[in-house]
Amino acid sequence: MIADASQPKAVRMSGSPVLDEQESVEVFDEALFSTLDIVLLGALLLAAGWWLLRRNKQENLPAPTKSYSIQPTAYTALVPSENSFIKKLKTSGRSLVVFYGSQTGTGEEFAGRLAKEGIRYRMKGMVADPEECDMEELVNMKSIPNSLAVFCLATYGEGDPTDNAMEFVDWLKNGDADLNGLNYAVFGLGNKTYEHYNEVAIYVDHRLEQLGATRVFELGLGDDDANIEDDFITWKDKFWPAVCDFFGIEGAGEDVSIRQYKLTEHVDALPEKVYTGEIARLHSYKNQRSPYDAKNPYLAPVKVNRELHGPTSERSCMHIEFDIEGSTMRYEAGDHLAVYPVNNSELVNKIGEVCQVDLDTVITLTNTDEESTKKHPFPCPCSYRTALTHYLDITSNPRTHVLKELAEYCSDQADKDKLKLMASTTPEGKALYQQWITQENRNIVHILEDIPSLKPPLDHLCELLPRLQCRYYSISSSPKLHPTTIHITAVVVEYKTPTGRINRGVTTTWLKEKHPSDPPCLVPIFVRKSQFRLPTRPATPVIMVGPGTGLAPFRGFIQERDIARKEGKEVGDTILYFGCRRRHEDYLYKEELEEFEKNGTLKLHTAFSREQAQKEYVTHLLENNKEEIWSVIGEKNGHIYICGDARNMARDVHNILVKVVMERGKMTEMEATAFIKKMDTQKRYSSDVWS
Ligand SMILES: Cc1cc2nc3c(=O)[nH]c(=O)nc-3n(C[C@H](O)[C@H](O)[C@H](O)COP(=O)(O)OP(=O)(O)OC[C@H]3O[C@@H](n4cnc5c(N)ncnc54)[C@H](O)[C@@H]3O)c2cc1C
Ligand SMILES: NC(=O)c1ccc[n+]([C@@H]2O[C@H](COP(=O)([O-])OP(=O)(O)OC[C@H]3O[C@@H](n4cnc5c(N)ncnc54)[C@H](OP(=O)(O)O)[C@@H]3O)[C@@H](O)[C@H]2O)c1
Ligand SMILES: Cc1cc2nc3c(=O)[nH]c(=O)nc-3n(C[C@H](O)[C@H](O)[C@H](O)COP(=O)(O)O)c2cc1C
Ligand SMILES: *[C@@H]1O[C@H](CO)[C@@H](O)[C@H](O)[C@H]1NC(C)=O
Ligand SMILES: *[C@@H]1O[C@H](CO)[C@@H](O)[C@H](O)[C@H]1NC(C)=O
Ligand SMILES: CC(=O)N[C@H]1CO[C@H](CO)[C@@H](O)[C@@H]1O
Repeated sequence: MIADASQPKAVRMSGSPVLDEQESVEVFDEALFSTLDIVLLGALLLAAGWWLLRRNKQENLPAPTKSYSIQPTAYTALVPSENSFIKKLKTSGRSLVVFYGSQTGTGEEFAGRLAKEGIRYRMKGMVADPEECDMEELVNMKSIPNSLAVFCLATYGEGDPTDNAMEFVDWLKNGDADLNGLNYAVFGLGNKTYEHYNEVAIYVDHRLEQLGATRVFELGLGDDDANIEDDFITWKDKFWPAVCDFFGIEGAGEDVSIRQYKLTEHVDALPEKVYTGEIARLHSYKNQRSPYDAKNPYLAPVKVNRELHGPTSERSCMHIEFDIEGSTMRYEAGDHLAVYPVNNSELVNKIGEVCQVDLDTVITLTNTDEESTKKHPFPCPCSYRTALTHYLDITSNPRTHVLKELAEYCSDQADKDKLKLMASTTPEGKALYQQWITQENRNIVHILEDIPSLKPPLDHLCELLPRLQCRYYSISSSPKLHPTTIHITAVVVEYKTPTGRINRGVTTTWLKEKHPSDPPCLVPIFVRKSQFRLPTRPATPVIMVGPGTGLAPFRGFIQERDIARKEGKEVGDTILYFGCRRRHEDYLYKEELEEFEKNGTLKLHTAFSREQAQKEYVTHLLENNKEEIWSVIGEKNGHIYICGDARNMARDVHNILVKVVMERGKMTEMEATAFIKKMDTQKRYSSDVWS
């Protein structure tokens, strides 16, 4: 592969967590850093005397010709001709391309599975990232006979595409390409609890048809709030027969599982060539260099880690301050902080035990498909321990295709049948998966524990598990008050599963142990820009609704409004609705908020849900304050912000607003809904919600 570091690329949306394009950032400028490397090499070799002894032996790493240098965000990884997916399809004799718009990997995984299955129907497939492809070539897809383009697209935010599909969707929206002769199908990934359910997929499916393309199979919609895996396989099971019908393909081939990656074990790997948890660039944690982003996180020292809950609370909520002094990192109130977590070592060791493998074995997994843009599933070479600790998700519920491939490694026939059944699309299979995996909440470690006859080779397991994702936190400080620190407010996830096990949140459990120390605890972070912003004019009044940790971004907002007041600016009303269980347990930043209320920066409304027999929520307070709400949003052109629980609260607030606008604004329900919709497009009604 050729790299052209001199070629500037449109800067990637900040923080797009495309974590797998190892290829584009593999082993980073060796030459440039030779001096530093020698120093580091010395230090490393001293630290690893064991390796030193073995150094003379034969080197077993991939040839260095494979490595090249490019900068993650500022430069393109590919020269233009390599963006030609049509060329790739043609030279490798393929007719199926599956594009994905994915932020956290689900869409990408689905795309991979579709492309792989194509072979059964004599349609050799390829997965492609629209960001890396010249999507205008879709007009030439018809030059490949019997070709098909499939799109697996997730929706985010306010009905937005993922970062990697942004440009493609813009192109569809603004262009008028003639897509006659293009055969396509779309599968959407979304979550019904969001207002803009699957909007991107719905739009693309419709727009492609409008531009003249031929829909081979109906749009599929996956709902992550129910069972997206189920939605996908159900759709897929009807999709393939429709494709065969359309192209006149007869009968399906064998359902063979083909390994995607080939294993190489390195007996004498040079430690300085082995990844130890870096996201993309080798040694990026040793020689840190800005700009920092999803592929190049900053190792921030933990400056403060304080408990926000009172002693009687059975939960824990952390106030953490990260030191960013000297990092050149910038943030704004309302942005998100991404944190790369590390898996629990007990779980990692457990997997090593079950698979009976020395976790310190250094390996490389190489894609057997040479045309694929993804050479390795995660940065390689690295040890199994590093892969399981830093790169792979070992705590979420595995999807059915993982179970299907693992079934082969059960020595007990009954166990094998059980896993196969769970992976099947029969009603019994689906019900068993729903119960045994989803409801009883089993992760891969639990499965290995509960099916003792299952002994998969660790390299195959590493191929099947999804990538460990970074977690986002709403930044709870303002850079105007705290220019050299970033604050987050995170509630520790810990709960009991129906099988009696205690599950602990990967990131929050890991962060809990990170305290100020010397040498400092370092956490890999980057800032992801958001659309969640205060009005530009401080005189504009704002209402903020943030129960629980939903308070986080508003702490930054309040700090900002307070500074504006101190600077003598005219500042409009700053109204906060906060709710928690009990005032002495989980009232976050109680003293701070009460001070701000006392000195006139803040109007505070609090609801304590569990202090009386009847639940009292922020939504109940809103219902009682219709006058104030209408005065802000109806009369003073103010803004309203909602943060926290996406499941119920955000929808409830929306419904209350509609009621307020109907009553006070004297509008019909339709007019009121349109009024809110308009506030939304004017960025006067914003939400920052998660689940
Ligand atoms: C834009 C955005 C902003 C966010 N801001 C914040 C913030 O400011 N503060 C904050 O604390 N979090 C915030 N989050 C959530 C945060 O990103 C993490 O999801 C959260 O901290 C859990 O991460 P973890 O790695 O500790 O847990 P994980 O290991 O990811 O485990 C969490 C998962 O465990 C499961 N789970 C959790 N509780 C239960 C239960 N009781 N029963 C069954 N299953 C359960 C759920 O599947 C859940 O997804 C935000 C998320 C987004 C997307
Ligand atoms: N995935 C999970 O299982 C899980 C677990 C924990 C938190 N979370 C999510 O994490 C986010 C923040 O959690 P948190 O721990 O900070 O919040 P929290 O402490 O659980 O909730 C804060 C307050 O909001 C109340 N509340 C519950 N439902 C509400 C509604 N529909 N409208 C208004 N208020 C409501 C709660 O009351 P009551 O609790 O008394 O009803 C509580 O008083 C939320 O998005 C939550 O969904 C998810
Ligand atoms: C912060 C956030 C915002 C989301 N916004 C939407 C949305 O507006 N509409 C929707 O249908 N789904 C929404 N979703 C759900 C995702 O699209 C869904 O979980 C999907 O499976 C993610 O696919 P991916 O893993 O490929 O990125 C959102 C999810 C998150 C975490
Ligand atoms: C979305 O899907 C996930 C399942 O991955 C679920 O836990 C969550 O509650 C759903 N809702 C939202 C708003 O994300
Ligand atoms: C209000 O109180 C807060 C919290 O103590 C303080 O930081 C801030 O400076 C005060 N603001 C004004 C305008 O007095
Ligand atoms: C939280 C946790 O267990 N972290 C461990 C993960 O694994 C690495 C490497 O084995 C350890 O150094 C961490 O302490």
